[in-house]
Amino acid sequence: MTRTCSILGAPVQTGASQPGCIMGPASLRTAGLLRTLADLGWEVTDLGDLSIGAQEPVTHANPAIHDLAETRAWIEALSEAAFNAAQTHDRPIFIGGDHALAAGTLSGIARHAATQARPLFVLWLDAHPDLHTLRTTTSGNLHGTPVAYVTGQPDFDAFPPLEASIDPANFCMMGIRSVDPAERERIAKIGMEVHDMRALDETGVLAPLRAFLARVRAANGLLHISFDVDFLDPEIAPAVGTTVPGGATFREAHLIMEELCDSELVTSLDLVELNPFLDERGRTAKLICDLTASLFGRRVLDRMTRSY
Ligand code: B3U
Ligand code: MN
Ligand code: MN
Repeated sequence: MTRTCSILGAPVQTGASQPGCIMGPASLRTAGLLRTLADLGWEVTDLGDLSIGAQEPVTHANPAIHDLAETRAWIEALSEAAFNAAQTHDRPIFIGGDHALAAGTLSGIARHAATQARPLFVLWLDAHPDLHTLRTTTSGNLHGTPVAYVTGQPDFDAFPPLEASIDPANFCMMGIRSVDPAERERIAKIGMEVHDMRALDETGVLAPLRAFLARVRAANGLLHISFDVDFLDPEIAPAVGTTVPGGATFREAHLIMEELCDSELVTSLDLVELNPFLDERGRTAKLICDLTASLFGRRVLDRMTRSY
């Protein structure tokens, strides 16, 4: 049986501090993302790139916040588009664009999950927890807010009303190594499962990943992967505006993707924060394509049995 996936480009860059993510979808397409998936046997529908119209500027009580009207419009448009994509394809892939887009994709997917009467789980692969509210962000970069928004935290009156929120207990974060004080407080308050780099150094990536996947399976959940390029170590993935040293290695990242593929639990994916303006001869874009290929079934050798 052919499995279907769709690709939607979201050239959002208003959530980041520097321009460049607008070129993310074009770079991933140029690196061959669609062909790679088709070669793995997926029937790929290209939904093109989403766009928003011109917006009237909006101000906010927090003066640090910039580009609020545009980012809000992106979230609204993406929420609707993600809902529709999830209703019609086995696996929608959203290619960014900065991480503010996850406020839209996750709210749309959460609404889709509600129509299926299934809980939505999220694996958040990122150097950052993106847990600021509109009140606590000090950078004003709204790509630092999507997790707080979709889990229904307060102070998001200026974002679109959230139709379906996601239980913070259904999140698993990995790769975290840059946390602001307000985010630290929120993690403790809402009890989010966060595996920072120290924890991954101690346990490796497989043990916590398998424990999380077992939870998803037991709950018959949908599973969304939100992959921020800065999850990876900047030595292998330089094309990102907010590099933080000490990220996931090439081998850790592929292992996570292969394990996710074997689990057959993944139902949607964000690929975010690729800034091709900062790339070196397309190497980060190519790496993201190869990691996506591992998630969608590329393997070195077939396995008869699991090795554990
Ligand atoms: N927490 C910081 C840094 C940051 C968050 N997400 C990214 N950077 N990519 C902030 O600006 O909110
Ligand atoms: Mn992020
Ligand atoms: Mn990040």
